[in-house]
Amino acid sequence: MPVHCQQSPVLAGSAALAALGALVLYQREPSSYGKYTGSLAAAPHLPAGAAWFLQELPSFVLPVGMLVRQSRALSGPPAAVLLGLFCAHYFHRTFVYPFLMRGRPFPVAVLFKGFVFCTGNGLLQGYYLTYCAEYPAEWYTDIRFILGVFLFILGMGINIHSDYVLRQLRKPGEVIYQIPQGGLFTYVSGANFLGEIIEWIGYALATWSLPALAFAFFSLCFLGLRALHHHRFYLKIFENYPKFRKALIPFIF
Ligand code: NDX
Repeated sequence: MPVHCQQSPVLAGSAALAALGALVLYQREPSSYGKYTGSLAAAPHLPAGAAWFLQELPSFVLPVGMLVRQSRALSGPPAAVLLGLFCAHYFHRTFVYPFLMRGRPFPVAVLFKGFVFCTGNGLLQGYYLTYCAEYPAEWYTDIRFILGVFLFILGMGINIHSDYVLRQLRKPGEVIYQIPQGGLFTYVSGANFLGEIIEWIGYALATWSLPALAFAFFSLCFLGLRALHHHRFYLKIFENYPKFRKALIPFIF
């Protein structure tokens, strides 16, 4: 372990992230945005694009800041490449996705919690790869790196394509819901979530790290539950919803 690495915050942050994932499953309630504004319906809202931009910004800015300012502390090119993948995902999520999306106004209270979450996760993943990770020079040819990066890119592709399919269901200004069709939506209601989960599982494999594993676990809990809620929502409001379609995992669940 490099001398400049403090292990306690890494362990505490990873444990907190995993515990949040478990808490999400324990509560079983959908987070109050999009289809489920519920109790926050009368609370202050922001336009969805502005809210997603602000919420996700720390997940990009903090790791990039560490990457740029502490590049000498990085334990070699593999750590920089891996942190670069994380930043690439959040570049898209912060600077592209919010400017294209056609979502309903987003509750400020959820935005605040999401911002805190993204700050903590951005710091955790960035700190670990900047100060703690150690990879041998041959990490690029290790099966964990190769398979992990493959899954990361595959998942990101599925996620971006599925978010595109959802966007096409609305004209600008509309907030109606329709049945998503095409791509992995043919098989599951949460195709965008399945892509994102595959992405973070790949990232955990490629980085072989506790913080990334904790984030993959959190994403599986949060997005898996959200996929289940979306599936039930569709079954409830669309009589003609495809019976063959599952919630998250094709043919299984
Ligand atoms: N943001 C990750 N809980 C979350 C914000 C809220 O990036 O403390 C998790 C993220 C945060 C959450 C975040 C963490 C947990 C928090 C929670 C708030 C409280 C909670 C902090 C940080 C908390 C406890 C206490 C338990 C720990 O109108 P609309 O918005 O529904 O429109 C939608 C549209 N759409 C449709 N349009 C027409 N017809 C249809 N049938 C449609 N279905 C959907 O598509 C949207 O405009 C758009 C996408 O909607 P949806 O619902 O499919 O996806 P969404 O949940 O909005 O996620 C968008 C993307 C997606 O690619 C997803 O994979 C990714 O972001 N994401 C989202 C959430 C978390 C995350 C990734 C991750 O964990 N990796």
